[in-house]
Amino acid sequence: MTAKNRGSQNSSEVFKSGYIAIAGRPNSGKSTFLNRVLGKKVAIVTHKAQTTRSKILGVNHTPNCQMVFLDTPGIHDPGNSYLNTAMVKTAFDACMDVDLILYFIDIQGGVKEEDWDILAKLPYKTTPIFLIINKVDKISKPKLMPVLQELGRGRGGVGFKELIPISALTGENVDRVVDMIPGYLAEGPKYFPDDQITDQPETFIAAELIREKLFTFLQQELPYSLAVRVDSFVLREAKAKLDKQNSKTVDIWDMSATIIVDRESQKGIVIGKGGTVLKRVGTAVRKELEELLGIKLYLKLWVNVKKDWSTNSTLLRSFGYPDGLLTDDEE
Ligand SMILES: Nc1nc2c(ncn2[C@@H]2O[C@H](COP(=O)(O)OP(=O)(O)OP(=O)(O)O)[C@@H](O)[C@H]2O)c(=O)[nH]1
Ligand SMILES: [Mg+2]
Repeated sequence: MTAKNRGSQNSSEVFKSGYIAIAGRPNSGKSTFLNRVLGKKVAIVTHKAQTTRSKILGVNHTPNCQMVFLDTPGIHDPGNSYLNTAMVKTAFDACMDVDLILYFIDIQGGVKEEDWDILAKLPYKTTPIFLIINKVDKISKPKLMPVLQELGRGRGGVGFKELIPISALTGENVDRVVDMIPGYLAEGPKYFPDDQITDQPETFIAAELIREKLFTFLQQELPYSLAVRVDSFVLREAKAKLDKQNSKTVDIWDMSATIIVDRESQKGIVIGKGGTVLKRVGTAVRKELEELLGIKLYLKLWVNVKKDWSTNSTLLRSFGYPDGLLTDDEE
């Protein structure tokens, strides 16, 4: 994938680089922000909370700086769910070893006690934090001022290097965030080649897109306990002509993926009446992947029931999810 440069150059001549964690409660717009900065979709976005389940890396290249963003799962009370506990651990772990943290809040909900609790667990003494106040398109500007003043004071020793109101959705002020980041990074190497914007394999992006479309099309009916695994992705024909009129040639690929649910009753929901849901998901994912990868794709989707997949370490790993909390004894 080709990178789209955003942000201005540093005033200094040195090349800077660093890792930047994007953290916050679920649904605050973290993944929307990352996609906007990169100008490409590397992280899926839905209206539901807890969409991102693993650490997603996205690289923004500017002439004098390489910013390696880590989008993280929303931090929430995981209860006794293995998957959720692992997701929250992934988010905190990602913040521990970065050069800068962007902490996201959704201005509609305001800053909650939960946010301060989370912030207190972040390495605020050693790592600069920007407070990103997102979704400002949803509130009037006069309402924003008192919130900014209050937050500017910080709390319990937690303070913010910058407070930036943005709309990740409309793009308002997103460039300002990107422009300010190099000021907090040190001179450093290019960690990734100029044309690389993520380290996620295409099969992972495909599995995530399938999950995103299921979220979108199933709405309230969506089984939360749902995972997707791409079983095969193979080249059928290289540089094939798509039709007689068109001289353009593309590679044709076959992909087979399985959607895993944990109850028999959910299988029918995912397939839909007469296969309608699965068909819509397949078409939407195929179109998006064809555009993203510049290929022609034949996509086959299957649905499988695997009881308690989200507590099974081997299965979690096979879906690319964090399983750091599970020992091999529990498999
Ligand atoms: N109005 C508005 N909606 C936004 C904005 N940013 C994100 N959203 C919406 O908020 C919802 C959640 O966005 P995501 O980017 O998935 O949020 P997230 O923080 O990555 O969520 P998790 O992965 O669940 O932690 C989606 O419906 C987005 O379209 C914004 O600036 N304004
Ligand atoms: Mg997300």
